[in-house]
Amino acid sequence: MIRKLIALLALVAGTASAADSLRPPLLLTARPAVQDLGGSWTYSKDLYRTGLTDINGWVAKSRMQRFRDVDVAAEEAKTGPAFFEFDLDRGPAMTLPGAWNSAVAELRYFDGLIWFQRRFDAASGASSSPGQRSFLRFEAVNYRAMVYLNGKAIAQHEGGFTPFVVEVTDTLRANGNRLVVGVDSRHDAQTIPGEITDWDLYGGITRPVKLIQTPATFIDDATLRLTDAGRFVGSLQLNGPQAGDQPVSLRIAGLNLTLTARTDANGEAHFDVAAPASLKRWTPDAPTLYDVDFEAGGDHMRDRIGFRTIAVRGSEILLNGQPVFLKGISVHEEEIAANPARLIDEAAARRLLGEVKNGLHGNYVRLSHYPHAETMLRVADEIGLLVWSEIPVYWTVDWDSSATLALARRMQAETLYRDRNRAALILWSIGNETPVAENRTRFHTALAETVRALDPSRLVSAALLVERKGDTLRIADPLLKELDVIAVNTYAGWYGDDTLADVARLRWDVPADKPLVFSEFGADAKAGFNDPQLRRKFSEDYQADYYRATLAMAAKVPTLRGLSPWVLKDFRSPRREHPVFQNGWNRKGLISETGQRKLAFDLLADHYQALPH
Ligand code: GCB
Repeated sequence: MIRKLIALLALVAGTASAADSLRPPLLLTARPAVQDLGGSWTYSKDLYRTGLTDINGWVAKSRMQRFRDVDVAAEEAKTGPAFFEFDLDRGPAMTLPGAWNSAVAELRYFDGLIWFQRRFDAASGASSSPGQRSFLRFEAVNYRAMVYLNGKAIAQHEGGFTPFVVEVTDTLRANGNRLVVGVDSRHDAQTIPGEITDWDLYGGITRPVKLIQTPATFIDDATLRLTDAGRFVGSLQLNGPQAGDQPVSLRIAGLNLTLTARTDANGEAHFDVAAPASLKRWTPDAPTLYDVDFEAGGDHMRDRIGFRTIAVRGSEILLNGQPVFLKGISVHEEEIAANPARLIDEAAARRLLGEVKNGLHGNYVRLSHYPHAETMLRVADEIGLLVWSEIPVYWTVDWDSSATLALARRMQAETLYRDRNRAALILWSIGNETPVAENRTRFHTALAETVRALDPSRLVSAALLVERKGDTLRIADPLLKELDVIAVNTYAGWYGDDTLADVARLRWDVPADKPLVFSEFGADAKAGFNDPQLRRKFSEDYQADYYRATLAMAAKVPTLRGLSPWVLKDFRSPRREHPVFQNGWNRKGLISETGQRKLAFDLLADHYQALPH
């Protein structure tokens, strides 16, 4: 008993301190860039990693160190013993952001280290105005980034889907900056995700790189949300020499509201007031957003924020106190295109999410299996789609490694701090189809505790595996008690021996007092393969029949509160190599990679339209 108590106290204390230390040191989430460093970058492949280490583990030869601030052509014009085995100034070029696998044919299946370089003059005033500070913000580099500015190592980051920021005030030059990023796409047993997934490699600098400038003392981040008790609660973090004991104001012009506060010695200020009666709550049908202006220490920051509450009561999910059914679909971060590069700009996000909102009449999207581009969340906020967000603790990671757990926690925190002002975001998922075992459950439990400590205002879920006993499906998973919403992936009628007639007989033995969502179900279909008589697998007809059967089965589950079938669009996956139907694509999309709708698309759209709002 006492041992248990001590263990519990240690866990709670560990979680609280972990939560405090998990705030990324710099956020700058809502700051506009003074300079977008997208565009043409040169690159150099480094299959044997000679830019990092030499043979026998010796220090890399200087003639191989791609990150050096050296004008190779000028050096080569001199006589002497020195020579080089790289020159990023004269290397081949690639337009970034975007995955290298789609940019250059010879890099289609490259998985390893590539060095990228961007030369640039800093935007006017960048390094010249005294008191100005400069930062580089990388929205995502898959999977590891080693960043050098003008020959100096300035940052390292692990994790392919979350942002990181580095201050470059003292390293940035007015002209002729040399920014070099070593990008290593290799995954292993300790990475998240691990080595095998069901999506493409997509290595590279896949999201924007931005130069941001601020005054010496600046607002790093600010947040505001609506509580269940109808209050506006938030905070602001001022950073810099004058961060302590400063007046702070928050203004929402659309509500005629101004709040004031003062920063403490650490530069942090808090808000907590009754929300005005005139507040229009954010819903998918009326996604009202307000401009929120924060001012402190002579700096200003604006974010566009919606206000709503989310909770569970018994088996109901309550949005603003009203039961809601999640009419959704799962989406990978891959644009609609014949040769996608995981390049989600605002237009690509609108096209994907427009299919969900207007095409399928959905109110919800599962952004699987990793944090998506920031613009996806902002578009969801604007057009009115509830969002499930997850970190890529997918299938199996190293459950026994404390470093892997620390990495998962950091990924969760980086996502959470990035997106916490998005009203659309209601659910944090801490994993997908991880096989039940004691060490795995311990890992997930720790993650669930971290999420709750960092963000008690949203719901926690995970996509679980199901167990089959005859015609009954059960979730025998001790993780259930950690979750607000139970989510399951179910593929009866596609994988396994069930016919579609068998699917109709399936019954669910699930807790009566928790909401259940089908986080996945789906079947492959090659767009244009119609087979109206035989209705074989891989035909559009089979996929449509599969949806009919699964939706009929789902309608009989009393606690079912949402659907996110697998998946909106056919997506690239090296696991899928049937030469007629797949060719490297997972074909469970309701639209093809170029946007052609399959029969099941209309079927699901009709189903959602017929459901009550
Ligand atoms: C799953 C996975 C998803 C796969 C899908 C499939 O259960 O969660 O990542 O792509 O099945 O198509 O098999």
